[in-house]
Amino acid sequence: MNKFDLISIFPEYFEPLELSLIGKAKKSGLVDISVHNLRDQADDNHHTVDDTPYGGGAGMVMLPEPWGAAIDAIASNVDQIYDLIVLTPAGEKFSQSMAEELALCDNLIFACGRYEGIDIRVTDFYRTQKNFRVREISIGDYVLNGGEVATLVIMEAIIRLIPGVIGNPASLEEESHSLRDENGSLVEYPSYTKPANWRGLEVPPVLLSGNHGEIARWRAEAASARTAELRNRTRE
Ligand code: 6GU
Repeated sequence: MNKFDLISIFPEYFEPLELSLIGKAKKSGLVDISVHNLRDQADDNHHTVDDTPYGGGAGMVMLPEPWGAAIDAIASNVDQIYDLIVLTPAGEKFSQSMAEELALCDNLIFACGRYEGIDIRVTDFYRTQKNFRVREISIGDYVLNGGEVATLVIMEAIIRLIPGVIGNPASLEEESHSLRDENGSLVEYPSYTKPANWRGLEVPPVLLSGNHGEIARWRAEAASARTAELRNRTRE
């Protein structure tokens, strides 16, 4: 079973994991999710988890000691491989192919930093541990206040790929970003449902024709036009 251990100073951020498909996957035992409060590992009365940066500068840096203690407490089985995901805007950009890889991992630990990040020696140290794989991941080129929301995004992308979580696995096969060409991932064709005319906007007649060959051709063309348009708009 896929195990997720989340470390944060704001465990309440993860309450939405009780909802919808992820909540169901949790209740039916398809995934095991544990949330850990980093402050429980702070060794002073004030439960301090940060301090000023060496070398000066703005903001605070998270102390390595509580992080090391929290990760060691989770990764207590020396026979297991642990994938430590460190959420940071300086990380590798998250993608569907990364979600597919992570869905195969047995023990995922998400380290949700805040402030100016976690003392880099935490990632440096776990990279030297033979039962750890460490990845620094970002969800996009913008800055969040911490890794918690990024963790929710990544977990949702992973958990829906776990066999049994989605009722009809065929719905995973053709969806946006699961297919690629030489220029990157493809997006899906647009969808329509009832009514056939809504506010004067008609459903393309081919979709009402019952001709499955024609429909497949129309959808392939619509998907490729939509992908080309998206790539034009997002070209840097
Ligand atoms: Cl993973 N963390 C933070 N703090 N900001 C981000 C991010 C992560 N990904 C994009 N921006």
